[in-house]
This record gives sequence, C-alpha cells and structure tokens, in this order.
Amino acid sequence: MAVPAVAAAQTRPPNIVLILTDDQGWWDVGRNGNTAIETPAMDRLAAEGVSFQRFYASPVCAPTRASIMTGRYYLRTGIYNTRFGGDTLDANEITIAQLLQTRGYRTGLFGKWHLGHYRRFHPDRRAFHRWVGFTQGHVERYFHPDQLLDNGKPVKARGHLTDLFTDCAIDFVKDNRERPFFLYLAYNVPHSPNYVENRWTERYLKKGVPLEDAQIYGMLSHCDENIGRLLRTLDDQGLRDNTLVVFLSDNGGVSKYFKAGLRGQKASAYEGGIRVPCFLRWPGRIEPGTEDKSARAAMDLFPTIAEVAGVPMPKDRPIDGKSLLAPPPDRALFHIWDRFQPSLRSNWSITRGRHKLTRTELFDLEADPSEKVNLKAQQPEVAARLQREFETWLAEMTRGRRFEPAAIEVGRADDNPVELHPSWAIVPGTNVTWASPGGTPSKPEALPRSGASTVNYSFAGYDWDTIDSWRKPGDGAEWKLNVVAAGRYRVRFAYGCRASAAGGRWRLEVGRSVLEGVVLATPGRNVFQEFDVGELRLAAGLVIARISVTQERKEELMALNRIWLERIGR
Ligand SMILES: [Ca+2]
Repeated sequence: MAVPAVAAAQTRPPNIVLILTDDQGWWDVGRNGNTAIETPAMDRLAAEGVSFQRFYASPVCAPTRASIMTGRYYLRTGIYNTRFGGDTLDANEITIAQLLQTRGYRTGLFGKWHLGHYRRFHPDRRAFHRWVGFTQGHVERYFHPDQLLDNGKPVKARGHLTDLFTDCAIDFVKDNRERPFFLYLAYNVPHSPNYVENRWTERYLKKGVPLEDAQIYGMLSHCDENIGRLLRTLDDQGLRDNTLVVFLSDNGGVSKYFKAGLRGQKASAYEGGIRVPCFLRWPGRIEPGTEDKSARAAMDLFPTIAEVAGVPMPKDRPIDGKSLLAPPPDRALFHIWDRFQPSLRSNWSITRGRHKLTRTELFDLEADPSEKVNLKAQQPEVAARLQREFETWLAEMTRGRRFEPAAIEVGRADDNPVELHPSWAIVPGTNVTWASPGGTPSKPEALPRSGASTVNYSFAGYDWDTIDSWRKPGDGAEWKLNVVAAGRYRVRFAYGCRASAAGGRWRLEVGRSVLEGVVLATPGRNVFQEFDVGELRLAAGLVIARISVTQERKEELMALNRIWLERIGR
C-alpha cells in the first residue's frame, strides 16, 4: 500500500485514533473469514480503508505495546516479561506521544497501559496529557473496576470497562475537536477474565459456539458496538475526513471455534500467536477496500504515525519499524517470547519472504500457511541462513542488557505510600535475571527456588498475589528500591494467616534499617488484613529490601499480599 504522504507544512495535521484490542486473534473478526462473529464496525473500518493480511505483533501483550509506542523491537526497550517488573518501558525510550506533542497534538490514553506499573513509568510521564486506565496485564473486574487510575490517581467507576473507556475517548474527542489529537484507545477485551453482559454471550451460545469462545466473541461484539459509537462521534463532530483511524490487536488469539487454519495461539511464535487483524482508515488518502499482503508489523505504526503527523523520527537510536505508507521493505521479522532470559532456547521465529524458521522447523508460508510441513531437512541451507540471521539479531538485542525489574522508587511525593508488589520480588539465591532453562514456566507460575528454600510466589490475579510457603530461617523475598527521599517511613503489611499458623517472626531489612515483628492471625489464610508494623529510617539511594523468616516454622510464615512504605517525615 503506497499513498502520498501528507506535507509537513499542512496547517493542521490529521488526528490519529489508535484502537488496540487485547488477545483478539487474526481470526476473531468478520472481515478475516469468521462467519460466526459479529463485528460490523471493525469490518467497516477494513472496508473503508486497508486491511493487512500478514500483520505481525509479538506473541504477548506488553512487548507489542512497547513496539507500538517506540517503533522498536521490544527487547531494546526494557520489556522482557508481562509481569515481575519486566513490563516496564525504559524511562529513556521515546514514545509516539512524545513525538506528537512536539507537533502540538493533544494526547490521550484510555485503557490498558502495561508498560510500567510505578509512577515514574506512567503514561503522563510518557507524554500523554490525559490517561484513564490501568497499568498491569489485566484487571480482576470488568464491572465496577477497582484498579482504575486517572492520571495516576485511583478512581472508582461504575459499569463495564469497555463502555467506560469508550466514554472517556468520546469525551476526549469532543473536548479536543479544535486541535490535532492523538487518541490511544487500548481496550483490554477479550483478555481474561471473561466478563460481559449475558446477552452478548447468549447470542453466540445460540449459534452453537462453545461457552468460552462465546464469551470472547461476546466481549468483542460489545467492543465493536463501542467502536461504532466512537466512529459515529468522529462523523458527528465533522472529524472523519481528517482522522487516521488505526485498528489492531496486540497478539494472537485464544479462541478455538474458528482459527482460519492458523497454527498456534497467544504466546506462540507460530502464525496464530503473532498474526493479528490490522485495518487503517484515512479518507481521501487510503483507497477503500485495499488489501495488503506484505509482511508488516506493529512497530511499523510508529514511523507511519510520525509520517502522517509530519514529525521527524528520533535519530539517536535504531527505529526498527518501517512506514506502512511506503512500499514493503526487504527485511526479516523476528519474534521471541520467554518470560525470563531471552535465548536460542526461547520460543522464537524469523520470517523472511515466504520462509519462516522456528527453533526447530522451517516452513514455506506461501505454500503452507498453516505451518504443517517442516522443510528443514529438505532445505538445510535456507534454515542455516535464517538461523544465522536470527542469532545475529538476538545478540544485538541482548548485548549489555540485564533482564531484571527496574528499581521501585520510594518516597516520591506523588506515590506515597508506595506498594511493594509480590510480583516484583526476587527470591534470594537465584539468578537475579531469573534465567529459566525451559522457557515459559508451567502454571501456576513460581519463581525459581534457591537451595532448600520453599518460598513461593503465587499469582492469583494482581489483587491477590502472594509470597507464601516460607518456613525456614532465611526464606524470604527481595525488592530493589531507589529511596528518593531520606526520612522516616511507616511500614504496613497486608497478609493472610490462619490462627493455628500465627506467631511466626518476620524480619524486614531495608539497607541497614531493620524491623522485626510477629505475624498475627487473620480471619483466614486467603483473607488479607492490613497491619501497621512499625517505622524505618531510610537513607536515600539504591537499596535492597528483604523480608524473611527468622525462626524455623512448621507452618508457612504468612501469605504476604503487600508491603507499603510511606514517608512520614524527615
Ligand atoms: Ca494481549
């Protein structure tokens, strides 16, 4: 697809609306051959613009979001995981919102960020004037959500997130109709947990779609209705013609009812894990009903949007994406996914032209789009060439990088008290990079163990994750902190502990400051209560916070859900 670029001298650059869905497969949209799902608004965007047939995202959420924001392969940007602090975009990355602000755009994000949980990494620190959303990989509740932030401040809301984010987006469009705006509407459907009003699900149960897929389709149809609402707003406000609308999903799907013959799903480097729907509409610039069969990628959106807005790209760093408005580049596309240290043992693939090499197989995507026939034995020279190209790329991506969480800032005035999340903890005695020999760990995800330690990290959702199963003296967990303001800190825990297990002694060391105490009973092991446990005096600087068991236990110390550090004085 080649269209004439907009002259940078144009007085008002076009608005940009970027709509992202979460875990919608290439096949989860009517336009791509799914006859069961009803997605008229998405289909209309495709019919009124260009539809990409081979559009690639990363196998999972945060990596794709990093590439969209920066135009770069995600491993360059600090992202290496979707949890454990590995979903943090480096502070020195340049986001597309930053570029657009230099051209006078108003920038808004409504939805899932997933590029930094702590304040320093929030969207308003990455050049979004306004954001309403959440920072982690998913929410526990779609209805009446309890994890929403408005420019970093917790807010309560009533209704379903898909409706709420659309309402915010529509208000943003109306409030900014007189100036160029960049709207990033990052829906979190149809990511689990599957919650939508029953009427949406029932529509698909009646068609014979199995329950889980009916819920996914229902969440997407509900989302589609909301996208329709937003598109009507653009029409009503007279903004349709001067607005580029981009629609895509962030990784492969998880539904199984219809898969368009693609192999694999979310988290896989097969086509089903990385091919996503992508449609662009720009009236008068993009020919309606265009189909583009070239291999394109989510990181291409950054240079595309920069070109449309007439903003120069950063010159001080490699930008891997290529504008979608230019003819298809001659390039390989690389995919890799590993929750810990990326390596040749990770789940990876390289695509160049018609060929695709995975860790163990070679495919001809033109003859075999379903990736059924392994050609590695027949075409060893092709496989070897792609292998070398992948190894060179991986070496470049990983050189000099440590794949570990960023330090949590403690003592910021705008994030006080600060929460220490169990998912950001490291279990001592293990490699701090959490190198995993076998790639993706099995569920439930556990941190690697050190020696005889039994400490466990249990993920039961971000609200309910815990550090537990600790019994031996020294068993514990660590966080890397950056104390930005020295002073007195109040320490608060949230944990669960059944009465018969109460009485264990804990020790919290933050640098040279130490606090000790006894675990009290709560109404149940999984019923968390909050306790003020004392005060610490902290010096400024980088430091390790470590909580541990001090005496041998028959029962676990507690199910630790949170630690808060609140600066209360000099
Ligand atoms: Ca996702």
